[in-house]
Amino acid sequence: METFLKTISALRGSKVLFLCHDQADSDALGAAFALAQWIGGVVGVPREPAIHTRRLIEATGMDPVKTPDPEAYDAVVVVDAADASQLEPAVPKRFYLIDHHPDNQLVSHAAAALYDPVSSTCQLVFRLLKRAGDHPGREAALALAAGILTDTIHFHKGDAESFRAFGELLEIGGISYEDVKRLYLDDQRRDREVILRAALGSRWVKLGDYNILLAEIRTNIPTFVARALLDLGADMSVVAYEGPEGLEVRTYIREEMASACSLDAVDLMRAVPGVNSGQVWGYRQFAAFRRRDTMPGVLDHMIETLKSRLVTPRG
Ligand SMILES: [Mn+2]
Repeated sequence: METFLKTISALRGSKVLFLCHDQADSDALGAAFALAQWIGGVVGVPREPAIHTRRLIEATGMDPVKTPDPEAYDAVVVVDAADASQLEPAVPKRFYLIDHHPDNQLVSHAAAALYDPVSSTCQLVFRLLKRAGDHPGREAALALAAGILTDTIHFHKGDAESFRAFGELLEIGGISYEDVKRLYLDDQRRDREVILRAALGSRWVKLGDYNILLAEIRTNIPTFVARALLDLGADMSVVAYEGPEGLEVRTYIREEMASACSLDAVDLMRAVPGVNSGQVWGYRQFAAFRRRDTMPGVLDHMIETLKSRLVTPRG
């Protein structure tokens, strides 16, 4: 931590790019923006930020550079990314890293990294700022708080530090919980409709006592929808989005089912025919798969792979 803080602080004065993963969410943008405010530099996204970040971008006045050339900067700090495929077509040759994703494939390639598999990248950035004795301003505090809210799925989950950091950020930034929630309002109305459509149109597969819901959606919010289907009562959800950005698949497996059936969401996703393991990230109960081109029948393949791997639970 101390060494990394020194390394990052030493970048002040040079031309720095804070690079998010593609389809950057509030956690990536929030982290990059707060760092850019602190060290100086620009926020970059490989192609486009995620739609749900529109209000955050407006509220903070951040102006992310799309498809930056990493070679045009003295230094690149990658935030909130777990795999090089998430940085295409702006993959830097040399970079620093701040991230929280379990099973990060970039850490070993980073010149230096602050890596800790906690709830969000924004709380790691806040940790750095606090250690440096620097207080984020209102906009940076709002951005960091938004990142934490997104990555904890509005506190559906979250470690102690994420709750504590969120509270401190409200206080330091002089912002209210409502200020942060307001960044998501439009979004929630639209998302709720996508979630309802997905739930009502989903394919329901029963394997033993377990309920599995599979859905295809046309709005790029597969993680939210997969999570919502789990909250609705599914033991496992698989949601596929296909659009101009490519294919995005997300799966959640409830802890009870993962233990009883010895399932690992990432292993399962990687075992699906046609899936390249480098395009999959996540952890035991959650896996994400992204690729640029379509993959017909991906949900069928997923359920077939699940059936072939399912260990009949005892008792
Ligand atoms: Mn994140």
